[in-house]
Amino acid sequence: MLVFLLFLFGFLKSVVGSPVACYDSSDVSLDCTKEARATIRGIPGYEDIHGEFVFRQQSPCSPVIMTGSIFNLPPGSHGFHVHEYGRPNATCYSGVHFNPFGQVHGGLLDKERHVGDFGNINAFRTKSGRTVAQFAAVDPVISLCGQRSIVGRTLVVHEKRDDLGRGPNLESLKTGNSGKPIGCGVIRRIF
Ligand SMILES: *[C@@H]1O[C@H](CO)[C@@H](O)[C@H](O)[C@H]1NC(C)=O
Ligand SMILES: [Cu+2]
Ligand SMILES: [Zn+2]
Repeated sequence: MLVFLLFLFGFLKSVVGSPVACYDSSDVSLDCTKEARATIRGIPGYEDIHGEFVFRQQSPCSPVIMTGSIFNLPPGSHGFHVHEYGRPNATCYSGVHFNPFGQVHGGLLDKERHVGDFGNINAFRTKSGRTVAQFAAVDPVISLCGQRSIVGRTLVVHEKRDDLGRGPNLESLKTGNSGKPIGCGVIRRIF
């Protein structure tokens, strides 16, 4: 059994690079949950913004399946991340991007990224004049428990497009130049 698990972890590590789900025991802890949710609200001046996200993980070693949508963002791309703290203030400040491995900023699919980096969420205007942004991802980097856990942290949507660490300045490697938060919600476990 142990040999099999070691084999599996080695396989996962080779497939998705590092950091990866469950390559050491610190990834499995007593706080594991299979489902978490976040309700997004806009900051003052952006009160129309609202959204809901669901995060599901079958086991501590599985990727997290996330789906959700945000309404009434300004049309276009908006940086979208998990920030480190779970008590955002009125302007959605909640620390920096969640980065337990001291990596540089990147996009959701980059090998080098903050654990909290989801790239951009893209908002489109519908015929009714509303703006809708939908997001779905299967992410092997975040987790709902252990050292990569996003539970009890804040999901933040920003004013501007995230350049995914490809920008011309140092700020690109920290925040992707995505500007201030305009909405956020705390990621909470379900039961
Ligand atoms: C939230 O915290 C940040 C960082 O400390 C600060 O710059 C900002 O003014 C705060 N916003 C409010 C509404 O307190
Ligand atoms: Cu952010
Ligand atoms: Zn980042």
